[in-house]
Amino acid sequence: MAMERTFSIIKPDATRRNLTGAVTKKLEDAGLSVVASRRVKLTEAQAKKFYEVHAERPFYNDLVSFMTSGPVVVQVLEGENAIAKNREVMGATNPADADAGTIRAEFAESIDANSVHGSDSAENAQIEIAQFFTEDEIVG
Ligand code: IDP
Ligand code: MG
Repeated sequence: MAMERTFSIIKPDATRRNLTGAVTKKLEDAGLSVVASRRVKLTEAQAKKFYEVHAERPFYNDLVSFMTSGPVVVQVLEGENAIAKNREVMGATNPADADAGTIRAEFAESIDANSVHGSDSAENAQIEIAQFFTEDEIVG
């Protein structure tokens, strides 16, 4: 297994309910280290760019509205096998399908307000990290 970095977002439904610490604890308990973190309110342009791959999906506009509806916390996570490990601790996209103990099973409100984003591949992790952080802002 390799040391990896992945990109995480604590979404507006979680920041609104003051769950930044609770979500971060789940990530840290899974063996992931937060090596960069910033609280921001995404602009519409930023959210649209970030979710560009979903531009043709029926939920795209709602997703962009949701992601700009309140503050988010963007993070870089580092650890062994970090990309898959983060996806595992996040749980399934729809919280109804998420395994017990995962972030989405415990905290998500719905399939759209599902508390966290996590990169789904090494290539996307690199692209997503670069959208929000410069190399000197990441301190491992
Ligand atoms: P992921 O976040 O588990 O990787 P994706 O399929 O990449 O899931 O979808 C990105 C985000 O779009 C989801 O986290 C969720 O917020 C939203 N989303 C996905 N599918 C639906 C849907 O069917 N209805 C509404 N929102 C959805
Ligand atoms: Mg995804």
